[in-house]
Order: sequence, then structure tokens, then C-alpha cells
Amino acid sequence: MSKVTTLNEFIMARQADFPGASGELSRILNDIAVASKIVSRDVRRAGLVDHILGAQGETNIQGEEQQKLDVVADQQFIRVFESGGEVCGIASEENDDFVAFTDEHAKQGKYVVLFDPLDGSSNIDVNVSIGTIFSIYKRKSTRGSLATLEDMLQPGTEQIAAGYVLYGSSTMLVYTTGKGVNGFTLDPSIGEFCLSHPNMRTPETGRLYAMNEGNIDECDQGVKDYIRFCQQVHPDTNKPYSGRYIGSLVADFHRNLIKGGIYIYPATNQSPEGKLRLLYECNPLAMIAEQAGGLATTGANRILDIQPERLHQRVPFFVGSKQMVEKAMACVEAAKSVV
Ligand code: AHM
Ligand code: MG
Repeated sequence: MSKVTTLNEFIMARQADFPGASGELSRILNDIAVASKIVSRDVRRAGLVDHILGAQGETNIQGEEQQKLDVVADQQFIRVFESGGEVCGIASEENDDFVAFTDEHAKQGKYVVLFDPLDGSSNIDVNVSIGTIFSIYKRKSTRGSLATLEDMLQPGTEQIAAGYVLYGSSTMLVYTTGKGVNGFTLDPSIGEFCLSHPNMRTPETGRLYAMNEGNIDECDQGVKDYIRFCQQVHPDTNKPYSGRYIGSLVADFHRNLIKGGIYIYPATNQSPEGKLRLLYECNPLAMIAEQAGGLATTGANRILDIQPERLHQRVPFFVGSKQMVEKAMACVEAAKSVV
């Protein structure tokens, strides 16, 4: 039997890869692990809360309101970051504006974290996988001052680390610090994330495509052409690709990362910028995808190169196996030149 490596041990060992590292980033990653264990526990009890202990949004027996799980998760992550002392501010999908921590200790923090505390929240009530997505940047502002909007609006190329937690049939934490991607599975019996997927690489191509095809009539011709291509019989296997759409980005992304595939949330007539958020969803997953050998684009341009203009900015998102994303981009390009 091989030796178990816990996330904590792995993070400490990897700190040596960064000469002069002071351990602050390691502590943030540990804080994320702690918060996600708590969120994982809450997610596992979601059905009980709704159907036995009272629905979220209702008042419980002590007269307290049961809060929605995405709000609870948001508060949980904010709490660990604020008390940790390494993070001076955060921005999250749940908050209209970014939060600059006012505590003197937190103001000394070198980093900001941007995150989606519970993505795919429409799946919570129906017991389908959901996830947390996070992205870590070095602040631009001076240590000791309040975090600024400029700290938050950095292109994805500036990410120091990024990752996600998948609350699926098991809970997994996958992250990168720019030196490959590693995945850890939570062993509930010991309460530790254990290295289960070292050095993750995504297949160059795959046979799975994920898109909300209900929107197909709303999409550009290039996207229609690519989906049509996916549905054709491919000579190598004599079969079309398989459509797989959970509607939980982290779960769709994770499956494709392992098996090979493409996820597309394109611009539609209703949402001309797409649906997904650049800062909380696309940038972190784009960093993971690239680190694993995949690609992430808007259909035309690299996600990580975009200079964000707004906190909640949305972008079209094409992510997954390199050859599949390239083919989808070629369809988009070809359709443009027909017009
Ligand atoms: P959310 O952040 O409000 O949960 O929305 C993001 C989710 C993704 O997880 C998922 O891929 C997508 O929205 C599904 O959208 P749609 O229902 O339009 O297909
Ligand atoms: Mg989301």
C-alpha cells in the first residue's frame, strides 16, 4: 500500500518550489481547505435542512432564519480569509461589491481572493453536484492600506493560484500554483484531503461535449456548426460525440478534465456576453485547464489575457481538451468569414 499524502503535507512540500516563499500562500490554501470541509458538511446536510429541519429562507424553531447555502458558503470563506491575515480583501459572486477587510492584521495581507462560493446553486435542491471556484492574486495596492478595485481587476495571467472544490459523490479539491494541477479527495473518516490525482493532464481530445443545447437557436452560426460537427458520426469510432451537461460548471469541467471533452457557454441573443463570470468562474478554470494541457478561450481569444473592466463581467467560455477547443474556434472563425 502506498503512503497517503495529505493536502497539508503536499502544500508544505511544494512551498520549497518557490524560493523565498514565506508560507502565506500555503496558509491561504489551507484556509480554503478548512472552509471547504465545512461547506462540504453543510452540502451533505442540504436535504435534511430543506425537508426535515425547515426550508432555507424559512424561520427555524429558535426563530433564526435558515440561510441559503450559497450565502452560508460565502460567509464561511470570507470568515477564514478575514481571520487568516494573509488576505486583504475578497470579491465573490455573492457580493455586489468587493470587500476590503478593515482589520489591521488583514490589511497587512499580501493577497486577494476572488471566488464563487457555491456554483451551480440551482442544483442544490435536487442533490446534484455543485462546487466552489477560487482564484488568488497578489495585491497591487500597498500593504497596510485597504484593498482596492484595482487589486481585483487583474488579468487571469496574474493568478498566483487557482482551483475548485467539487461537492460530488466525493468531495475533491483541485488546484494549481502554476506548476501543474493536483487533485485531492476528502476522506471523511479522517477529515483530510488526500492526494488522489497527482499531476493531472487532460487528454488532447475527447468525445464529450457539454453545452445547454436549449440555447442553440440563440447562438452564432459558428457554435451551431461546431455542435452539428459533434453530432456527426466520426469515422474513427463510427459514432457521434456524447452530449453531457450537468449544468454545474465545476462538475462538467472536472469530468471533461479527466475524460477529455469540451464545455461551451457561448454568447446568446439573450446574453450577448455569455453567462459565466470572468473573475470567479472563467479565469480560475482557465488557469487549471491550461496547466493541465487544455485550452480556454472566448471562442476567439485566450481567457487569461482579458483585462477585466468590471467585477461581475461575463464572457463567452470555451474550455477543455486542446484539439476540441481549437476545432470549435475554427468553426466560429469560418462562420464569420461567410457573413
Ligand atoms: P450560477 O453561478 O448562478 O450557479 O450559474 C453558473 C452555472 C454554471 O454552473 C452552469 O454551467 C451554468 O450556470 C448553467 O447555466 P444554464 O442553466 O443557463 O445552462
Ligand atoms: Mg457561479
